[in-house]
Amino acid sequence: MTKTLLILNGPNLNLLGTREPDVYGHETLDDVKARCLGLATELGVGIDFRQSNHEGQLVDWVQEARGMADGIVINPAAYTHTSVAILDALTMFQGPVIEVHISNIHKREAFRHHSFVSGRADGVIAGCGTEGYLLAMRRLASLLGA
Ligand code: CA2
Repeated sequence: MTKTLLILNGPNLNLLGTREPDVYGHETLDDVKARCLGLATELGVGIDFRQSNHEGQLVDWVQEARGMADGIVINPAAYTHTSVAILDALTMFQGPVIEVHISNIHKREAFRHHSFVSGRADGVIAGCGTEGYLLAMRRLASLLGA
């Protein structure tokens, strides 16, 4: 059966491509979505690509994933460094989870070095730019045998 990947994006990522291109590049989130859709066709998986600025919405979507997704790619953005709620929701999801950061959070301010989500993630990709989303999808497809 076709595997479905849920790709979640946290706060302010809707503004990707409009500021700090030296850190985050020039692509918009719609550009990233288009590239993910292209790779999904190549891998033979389905994707559901979403963004929210609200922690509770992200928690609701992770909970929903238990019924509809086989794996999760998540860039929790600033919630990476603060959210036990997202960590707890991910812990209740049974499939593989890959955490993605466009920038290398370990090369940046000290407060970005700790990730709550990494305590649950099966893999973490940081500093590979928006290509990190594609690498994460390939890893999930491989883990899921897609
Ligand atoms: O490197 C990443 O992907 C981050 O998750 C991005 C978050 C930041 O808080 C994390 O520490 C690392 C920030 C997302 C802000 O998104 C924008 C990017 C460019 C322009 C506007 C917003």
